[in-house]
Amino acid sequence: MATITAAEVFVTSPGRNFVTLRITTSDGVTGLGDATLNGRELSVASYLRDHLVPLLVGRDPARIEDMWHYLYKGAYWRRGPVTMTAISAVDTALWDIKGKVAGLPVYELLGGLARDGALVYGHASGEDTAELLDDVARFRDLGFQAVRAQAAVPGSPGSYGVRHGEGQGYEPAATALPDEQAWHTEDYLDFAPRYLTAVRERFGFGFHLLHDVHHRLTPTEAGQLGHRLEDLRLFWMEDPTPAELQENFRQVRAATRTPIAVGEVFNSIWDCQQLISERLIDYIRASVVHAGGITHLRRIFHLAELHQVRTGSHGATDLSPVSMSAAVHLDVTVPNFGIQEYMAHDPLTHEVFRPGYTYRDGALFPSQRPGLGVEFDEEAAARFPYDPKYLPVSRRRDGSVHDW
Ligand code: GCO
Ligand code: MG
Repeated sequence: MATITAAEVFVTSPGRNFVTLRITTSDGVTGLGDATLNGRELSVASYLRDHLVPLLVGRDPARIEDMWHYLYKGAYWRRGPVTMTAISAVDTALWDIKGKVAGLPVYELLGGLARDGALVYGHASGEDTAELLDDVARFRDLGFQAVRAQAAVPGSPGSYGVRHGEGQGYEPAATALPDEQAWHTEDYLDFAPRYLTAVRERFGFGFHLLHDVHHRLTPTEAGQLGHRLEDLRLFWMEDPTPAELQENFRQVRAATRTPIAVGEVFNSIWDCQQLISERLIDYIRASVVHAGGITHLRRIFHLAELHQVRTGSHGATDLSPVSMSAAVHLDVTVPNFGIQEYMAHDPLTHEVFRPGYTYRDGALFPSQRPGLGVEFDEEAAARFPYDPKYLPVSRRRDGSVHDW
């Protein structure tokens, strides 16, 4: 039996911070896992280095399911983004190892291809409607069949989802301490339907249009917005309201026919079992890196399949090419796949990580190499030391903190 002989944690910042776990076995096989938790990176690095690495060494890397329960139940303290991101990294690395040992890409271990590639959506944005329309055109030219549209709300500098500067990706964690940004719900509710309407008027209905509310509305407001957007036939309205209270989605659901997606901040099946089993959502957006790895996310997806809820996993740039590679392997195997978010990393990131997927005609295709097919360049990583960065905080006109 092979055993785990080493587990190393790398924190690197090629354009943005990433935490990576590399597990090595006594047979010399290595596996990679992503452990990035945007703005809280070092807590997961410590959880891994100080608490999980000592438990991994000497164990059998082939027993993935057993390892998951050993780390989850063995902690006694259940769930939470730090614990679950650390478990995700171990789980993902073990699937990578299992694939390499078997000589098979991970999607073959998961049951094989249920589709050739995973439909993706890109992020179009603009400081105003005209800029947004140009950006949507750019994505359509790149072959994207699904585009998310966000524009800056007038009077709210730093609006969520808006890229600043030509050629740069959108990166909200951009400052050494949290940037405080203004949020006015009324302005947003007035403006968003107008720019989304402009997108449909200009480009028609021959592609999927998505929009991210980023948890900023009450259930009443979210229901009103969804209702107003119905004629635009959105693919989904994302994170319409914070989801700590799953039953709040009953009100949103009852108020609108616009499809609803949620889940990027979820870290276990217990965050969404009611949303799924009552069919209060259409798409579950939990991710490999924050929701317990391939093993646990697959469990969530299977529950969703029973209830005709589709998948739509998170894929912002704070998910490293390691977890994005794992996501694509899973996406192509699940029957109830919906769509995969794909923001695309900047070239600096690709100096450190060579991803195990390729983009073509609006879809991502998994690597056919054994395991995840992703490569990590340790020397390149060392050139980009950790760079402390925080996500912004939203404040309302009266100075109180709002959901960012
Ligand atoms: C998305 C997300 C991201 C998050 C980011 C936070 O839908 O892609 O909302 O943009 O804000 O992942 O770290
Ligand atoms: Mg989102």
